[in-house]
Amino acid sequence: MKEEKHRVLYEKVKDLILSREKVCALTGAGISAESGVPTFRGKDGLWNKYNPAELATPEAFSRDPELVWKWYDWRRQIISEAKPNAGHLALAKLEEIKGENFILITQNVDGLHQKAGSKRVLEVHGNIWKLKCTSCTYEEFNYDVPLKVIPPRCPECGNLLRPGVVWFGESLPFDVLDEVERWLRMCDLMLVIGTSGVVQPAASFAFVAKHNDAVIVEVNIERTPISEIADFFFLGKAGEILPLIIPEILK
Ligand code: BJW
Ligand code: ZN
Repeated sequence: MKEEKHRVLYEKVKDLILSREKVCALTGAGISAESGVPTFRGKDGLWNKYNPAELATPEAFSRDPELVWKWYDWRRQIISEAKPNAGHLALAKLEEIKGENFILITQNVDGLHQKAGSKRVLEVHGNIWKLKCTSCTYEEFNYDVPLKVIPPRCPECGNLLRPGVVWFGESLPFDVLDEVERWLRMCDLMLVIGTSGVVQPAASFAFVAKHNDAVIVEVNIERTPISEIADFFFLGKAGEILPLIIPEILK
């Protein structure tokens, strides 16, 4: 009886994804958990063992760049061994189905969506494989694991390179945020997957979309502040639920 009820809901959401024109997905660390990438909050989350103020702020980096870089180097190592899971693959398939009517907004810095084949990705918190100079405009993608030198230095000006991610207290990239805001205005359905919904401004994206009449579909192993406004809430792992709600039909 319970399974039958679930099956009906999966089919309903599949139909909505096909019939609603513009579809957005917002992902967080939970989608990569099944690939072995640690989340931030929760029982096994990074913030249980490490203090964000000592690692993920510009002040922490100014104080001790070597410590911060060692932590990022360790995480790059874990991510380099991770493979996209069924959740990432389902979203890559959704992009194939919806084409330009789909956008994937991710808070993740791991690049696993792109590895799964997604191309229409807006990375609101940057990318862990990008290195940026703290003084000049130099940036590079660097996939060395481990990094050859810690902390790495800019080949153009000799100053410190930093991870190309967004730390607490920093603004999100303006061009990316502009594009996100455009999608939040026009999106008809938003999938919210594996995010605790506590880090601003990403935590407000679903609220803005809902205000603009989008249907909100959430997938998480626990309820979040976003669950309060979700039209559909699927309790379970992204890698198990997403393949059940993403339609099979290709355009
Ligand atoms: C599964 C699953 C499975 C598990 N399947 N689900 C006071 C009030 C309000 C705001 C602020 C405030 N003080 C400061 C702020 C602003 C601050 C903020 O929001 N702080 C709050 C935490 C209090 N935000 C900022 O500073 C942002 N910038 C900004 O706002 O600029 C303007 C401004 C500046 C200063 C003051 C005020 C305004 C920048 C935020 C940058 C966040 N950076 C990080 C690190 C990125 C680099 C790195 O990777 O090291 O981004 S923090 C970390 O949190 C990371 C994530 O992208 C982000 C969100 O985490 P996410 O993805 O939600 O992961 P988790 O771990 O929290 O949750 C996992 C979820 O998955 C859970 O729900 C699980 O249940 C679920 N799950 N397994 C499905 N298999
Ligand atoms: Zn430089």
